[in-house]
Amino acid sequence: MTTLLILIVLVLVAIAIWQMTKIFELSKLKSEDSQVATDKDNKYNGYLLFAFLIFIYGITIFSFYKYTKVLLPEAASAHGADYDYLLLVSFIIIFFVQTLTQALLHYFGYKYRGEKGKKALFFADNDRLEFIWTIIPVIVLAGLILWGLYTWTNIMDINDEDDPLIVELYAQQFNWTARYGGTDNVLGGANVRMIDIDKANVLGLDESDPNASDDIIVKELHLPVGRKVNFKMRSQDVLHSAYMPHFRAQMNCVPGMTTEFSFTPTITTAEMRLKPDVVDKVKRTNKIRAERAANGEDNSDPWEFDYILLCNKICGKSHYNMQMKIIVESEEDYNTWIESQQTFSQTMASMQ
Ligand SMILES: [Cu+2]
Repeated sequence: MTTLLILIVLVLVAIAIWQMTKIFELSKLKSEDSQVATDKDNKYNGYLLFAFLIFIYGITIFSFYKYTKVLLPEAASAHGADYDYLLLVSFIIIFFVQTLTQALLHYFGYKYRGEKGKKALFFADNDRLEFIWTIIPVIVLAGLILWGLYTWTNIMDINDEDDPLIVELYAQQFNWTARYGGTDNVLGGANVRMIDIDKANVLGLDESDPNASDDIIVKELHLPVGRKVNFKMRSQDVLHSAYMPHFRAQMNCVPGMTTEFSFTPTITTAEMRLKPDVVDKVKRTNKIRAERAANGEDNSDPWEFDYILLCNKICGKSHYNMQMKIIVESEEDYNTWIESQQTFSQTMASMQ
């Protein structure tokens, strides 16, 4: 409310100043022809260009200082490092070109400002200049695109080599469910038409399919570190998108079809919690939460870092909260956990 009032006051003050300048100008109209910029005006505008240049450089430095810490920590998947490197190189190139061209743009704007008696040099075309400013972007962009395509093809190469763990991610408004293939690592057939809520067959598994009986349906995703995981995504209702930012992974979930993504987790949850930037982020978040707790507000429990699966397609009113915890652990811990889970046939039997 206070912010709104301050904004209104600022706008009113601005309007008042504008009106006063207008009155001032009108009263001076007779003394000089104010429509044509003088050398003094042009010089003044030239200096303003430098002020603006300092402003954009300043805001760049400020953003680096203030917001670098909110970036994601080190990638926790095997392909993540390639992805991050490609992004970093692209940003460095953009940053370098942007910094240089802005300086040149503003400097030449100042240097060739209007002055009495000064005439611009005019030439219709210059083949060498045009060649240079065409060929450099062509080489750089072609390089980036080829490298990007190569990286993309590598990331999107989903195959069954190296005995991947098969996991289904099932999206619905507004939650996630994961399904493991069980001891045979093969997912049983499923279709939304076979969903039977009364029998707790919430994912529509084919009860007559022998591969389905040992499937394990869970609400928390556990992954063994160092083993490739092939995800098969399904959606029950609308478009969702399985987004696992720490693993640099995202794939749309489309009703009526199965989409895929594959990655190998490389850092366990416990190891990630010890990374300095994660420790720092937890500390910062918990400071805010402690303040909330002191004020008696909700969302004030101390937070601990966990990998997370989010929905990254606006799919309805609770989209923002559509998430599932991911735990990356050692193979032994994973095996202990998966053995303690009920299979689909056990769940079905317990419902009868
Ligand atoms: Cu969603």
